[in-house]
Amino acid sequence: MLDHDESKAKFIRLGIIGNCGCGKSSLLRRIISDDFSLERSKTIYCDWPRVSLFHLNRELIFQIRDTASQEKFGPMPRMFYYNLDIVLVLFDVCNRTSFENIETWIKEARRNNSKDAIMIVIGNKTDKEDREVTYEKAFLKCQDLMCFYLEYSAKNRFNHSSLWKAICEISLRQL
Ligand SMILES: Nc1nc2c(ncn2[C@@H]2O[C@H](COP(=O)(O)OP(=O)(O)OP(=O)(O)O)[C@@H](O)[C@H]2O)c(=O)[nH]1
Ligand SMILES: [Mg+2]
Repeated sequence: MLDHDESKAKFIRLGIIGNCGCGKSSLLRRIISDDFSLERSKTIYCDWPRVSLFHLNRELIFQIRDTASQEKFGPMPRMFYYNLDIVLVLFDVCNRTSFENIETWIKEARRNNSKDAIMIVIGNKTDKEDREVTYEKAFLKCQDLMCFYLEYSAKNRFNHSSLWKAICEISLRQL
């Protein structure tokens, strides 16, 4: 049996927020089972699975919080934001409104969290042709908002390993 002492592990609370349909659950599905589906299944409850991995010989245990977006199901419960260490703020690069709303999401996350979480803005669905938000526009906006920016595709895995590497590095060195 492997020598596995969870007490030495680092526990990280990671939240995924963003407009309805921007791909939060698809990102979660990529993380959990490295899988993707074009079929839409709206999140109607809070889904908080745990993922454990080793990075540079240290065990990291992530609690990943995904929930239904507030525009469909009313305000997000405050407990969703409670003690989050890292927040992934998603938008859909083919949907300008989802991009315009990132500032509101970031403010809400900052207001409701007792901690100063690290914010990573993610422009999802870069595999699609009908882009409405350019890389430059998103990058500059994120500089103003003091957040990291990364382009992503849950469908074709674009930047999936870069995202995970960044999350692990931040978890080990900055939290
Ligand atoms: N082409 C493409 N489609 C995507 C991508 N990510 C998600 N989708 C699709 O977008 C739709 C919505 O994705 P979800 O992951 O359910 O979005 P969500 O943010 O969890 O939505 P809610 O739970 O309703 O808030 C689904 O049909 C997905 O298959 C992507 O990277 N590329
Ligand atoms: Mg969802």
